[in-house]
Amino acid sequence: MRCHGHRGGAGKIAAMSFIKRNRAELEARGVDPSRVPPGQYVTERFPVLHAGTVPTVDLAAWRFGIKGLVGQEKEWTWDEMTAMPTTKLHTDIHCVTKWTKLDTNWEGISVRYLWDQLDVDPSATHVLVHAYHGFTANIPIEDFTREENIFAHTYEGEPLELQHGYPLRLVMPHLYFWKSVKWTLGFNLLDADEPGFWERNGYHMYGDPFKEQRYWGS
Ligand SMILES: Nc1nc2c(c(=O)[nH]1)N[C@H]1C(S)=C(S)[C@@H](COP(=O)(O)O)O[C@H]1N2
Ligand SMILES: [Mo]
Repeated sequence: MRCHGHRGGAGKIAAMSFIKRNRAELEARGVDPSRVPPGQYVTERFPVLHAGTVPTVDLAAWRFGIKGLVGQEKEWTWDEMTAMPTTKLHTDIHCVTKWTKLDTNWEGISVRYLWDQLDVDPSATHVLVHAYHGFTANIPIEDFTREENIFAHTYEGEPLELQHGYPLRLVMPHLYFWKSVKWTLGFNLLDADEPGFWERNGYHMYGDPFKEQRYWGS
């Protein structure tokens, strides 16, 4: 990964920006560079990013709740949640702090599967996904209900690690990863957009990585 080399074309490569060098390395490995959004670099690591502390989770007391503009509010226990059918998701993820991780593998409950059990009021336009410590993220319904999105309990065949959102996190790969709420406890259906935690702190209301919608005003 590090290019301090002076062999072959390495001098030329070293003169490129870090991002360009990262792209050149990907192309050399046969990875389509168009998978990587502008301004992002690819890492093999799995960085951990969140505000505040990792919560203490008690699965016996854990509930996943759906509130707001639904005919009937729902609440599922951990046993009920994990009895639901699961879906796999193979995807690239893009963090607003500029790292991209390719080819991650997740498994969990499809957002669509949950959605189909709800009697959603036609006035609903957005969801606010919430988590331990009052963390939230706002998402338009048509983005939230995309077919690939899951509430994941498994990463690379193993239960989620605590710092990556155990026991359950959203994985919604088409927007920046801050929308993929860790330690999720459910969502509220709203008839208007309302900023979540990072959105109140300067992040873009929508967050499309391919349009570089990182912060306010971008
Ligand atoms: N509950 C919660 N979820 C969160 C965050 C957070 O602060 N709290 N940060 C987000 C951000 S900014 C990113 S990039 C991803 C990071 O996920 P990871 O730590 O598993 O890489 O989690 C997102 N989900
Ligand atoms: Mo992030």
